Amino acid sequence: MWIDPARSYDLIGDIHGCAQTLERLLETLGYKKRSGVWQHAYSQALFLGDLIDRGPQIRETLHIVHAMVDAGHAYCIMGNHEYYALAWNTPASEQSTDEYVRAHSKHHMRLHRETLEQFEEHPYDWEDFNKWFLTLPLFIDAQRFRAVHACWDDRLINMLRTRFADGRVNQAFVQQSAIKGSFADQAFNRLLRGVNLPLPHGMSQTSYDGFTRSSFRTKFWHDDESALTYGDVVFQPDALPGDLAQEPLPTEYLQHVTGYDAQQPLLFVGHYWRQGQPSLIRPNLACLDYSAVNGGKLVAYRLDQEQHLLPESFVWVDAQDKG
Ligand SMILES: [Mn+2]
Repeated sequence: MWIDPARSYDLIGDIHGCAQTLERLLETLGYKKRSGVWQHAYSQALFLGDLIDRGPQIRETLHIVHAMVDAGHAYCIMGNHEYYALAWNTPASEQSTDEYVRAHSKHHMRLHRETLEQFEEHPYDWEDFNKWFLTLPLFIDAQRFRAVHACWDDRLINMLRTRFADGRVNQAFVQQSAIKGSFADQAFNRLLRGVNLPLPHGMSQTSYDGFTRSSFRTKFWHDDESALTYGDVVFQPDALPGDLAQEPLPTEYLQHVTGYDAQQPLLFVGHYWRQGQPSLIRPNLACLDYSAVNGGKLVAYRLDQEQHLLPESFVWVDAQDKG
């Protein structure tokens, strides 16, 4: 994969099967559909992962993005949902008690329901897309800017690079991720799911999507690690239960915080279900997931040669997908 730092890129957040919204966003960005492939005269698109699950047109979304990547008009990195699909379809190693890397449990089934249903009549198509998912890199480092689905972790990415220079892993690595705490498990989890910390006192919370969780999503880019409260680090649409936001964060949690300081290259992530008007997190950090599949916005950042991100470079459309 060869990212040309001199080009312009349109980075695009989590689509989750909102194909109609994706086409409207591409149109808004000046892309035209030629010979069945959306393309732009001088820009390339860069998708931040999570193309699948939840939405009404998952198969259509995959065809749109795959055709763009195939024809050299786009890049795409892996989201946690593409990883889940791979893990769902990858047989576990012989030592494992599970049949697949991702157990076919009710909970997992529910998360994949729309994808499995929409591909029910298209099993070969689904097989092909799963082969393609395995070729998606876990990160892109274009020097001037970087992209990862949820969290840039220097230590893990540098380790990953020694084995997979361009961030594309292989089936054996997906298989290894079934072993809790293995390097593969850590890499997929941290890069594609971010830093999730346990709720204290055995608490759990039910999110807007109906799933009950015993952990919460946090920021990975703290400047100041002193005297952090739960409220300082939380980064998810749901408020923390009770008065937890005011409670000090246990010091052992800080070892999970990776940091991403203001001097590091421009970084784009998706994943976090942001809401409201798209805005920068920092001059070198933007999250482009604005909950399109939940009636929010599908958001792009139009990157030219700027050294610091510009609030006026966000481009978005309101999501209005129908099945
Ligand atoms: Mn995600």
